[in-house]
Amino acid sequence: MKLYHFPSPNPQKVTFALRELGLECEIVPVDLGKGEQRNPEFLAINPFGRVPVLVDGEFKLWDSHAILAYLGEKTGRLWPSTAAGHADALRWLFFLAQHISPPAGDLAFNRIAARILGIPADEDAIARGEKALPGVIGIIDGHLTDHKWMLGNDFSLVDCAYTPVLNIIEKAGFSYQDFPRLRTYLDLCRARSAWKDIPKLPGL
Ligand SMILES: N[C@@H](CCC(=O)N[C@@H](CS)C(=O)NCC(=O)O)C(=O)O
Repeated sequence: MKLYHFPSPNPQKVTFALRELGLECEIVPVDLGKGEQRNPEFLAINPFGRVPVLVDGEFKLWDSHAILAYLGEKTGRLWPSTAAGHADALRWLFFLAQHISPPAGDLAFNRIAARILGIPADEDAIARGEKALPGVIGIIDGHLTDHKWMLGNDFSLVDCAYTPVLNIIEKAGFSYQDFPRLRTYLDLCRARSAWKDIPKLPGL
């Protein structure tokens, strides 16, 4: 397998999962800082021009959550085996993609990426992110009242999806002070050796 990669949150979901699953994968760097995601060769693999992209033989797959589902189905590990379990995993992945990632992106892009790229931060986007996050983070905090991991007693690929996003939200200055269960959960996720091993940007 090959993974088109930059050490930012969406590709980190996949590198974290690959480490947890103990799968070998060639890493193909795509430097977002240099705009390599817009090179014609890369757009031929992913017309959306974003990482991660997984290539497994003839199969090319972009979108981090689709890749996690593929790895779960392919290996039968860290992934539910029942219809209800699949639906539960998809529910939390859709919730992350649709409701947590957009405000997380508003904060991360304007508080972290803008500084690295040397472009002005969009203060309206920061305010929008800060306003939207408490509601959705509160839902995860409530869910964790009686779940050790997102799907229950066992660590899963859904936790591989949540960790980089919750991590970048915190690095972008959002406080988890009012969300103690989420803070404990995030610490547990970040204490895993697979998370410690994956590529990260300095300080993130
Ligand atoms: N829904 C996609 C989003 C992928 C995405 O936004 N990736 C970012 C890096 S974390 C990217 O490639 N950004 C490049 C750009 O926007 O030009 C996924 O989950 O894979």
